[in-house]
Amino acid sequence: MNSSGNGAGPVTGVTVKNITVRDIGESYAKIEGQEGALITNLTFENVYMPGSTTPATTLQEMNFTDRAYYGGVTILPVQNPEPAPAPRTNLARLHPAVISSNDNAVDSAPLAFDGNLSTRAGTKRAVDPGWLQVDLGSMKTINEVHLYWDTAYGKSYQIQISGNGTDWTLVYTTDGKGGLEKITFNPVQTRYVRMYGTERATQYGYSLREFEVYGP
Ligand SMILES: [Ca+2]
Repeated sequence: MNSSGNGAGPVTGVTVKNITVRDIGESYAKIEGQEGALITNLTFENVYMPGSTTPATTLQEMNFTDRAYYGGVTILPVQNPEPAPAPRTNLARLHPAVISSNDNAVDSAPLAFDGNLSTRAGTKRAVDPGWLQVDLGSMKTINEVHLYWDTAYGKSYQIQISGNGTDWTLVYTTDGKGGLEKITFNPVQTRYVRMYGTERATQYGYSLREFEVYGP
């Protein structure tokens, strides 16, 4: 209500969030309800005053010099919010790949490195072991591999690395569950990365929709 007795009743549940005050202006701000018409449950979150690099923590700091008939003020400074992590680069994407065998005459190896989940590489059915390797082009530090399995996944397989494409070192061995498997290990230097399947989950081969490689 205003001083003439007109207007709506209590004001409640107001949130002011994520604003930067550019100019103090000519008049100070006020929070002023009236007797019987309080302003309540006010929330100020992440309000930056002119020239400040941190959010305001008090009403005084926000230049609310005139305050009357109010209650329930919450001030939530969200200081230094976490920056979004930079997107990581799939070091294997569009790189040369070799597969141990194919289930038909077409070389399917590149299809696990084309960035497209609707295409897949697959080894010859009913054959163990089956493997798929990629050449990163030069020595890179890696610590994570993402395998997007097709229905024909590896029940047991290894992740192997090699600097020359001939001599392989085991960095991870696991019982596969299919679907998307995110495999992490201590950072290693390598040029070639291989999924080496030792036991198939189905009567088919080892089939990957995408095979991604990441560094730390
Ligand atoms: Ca693909």
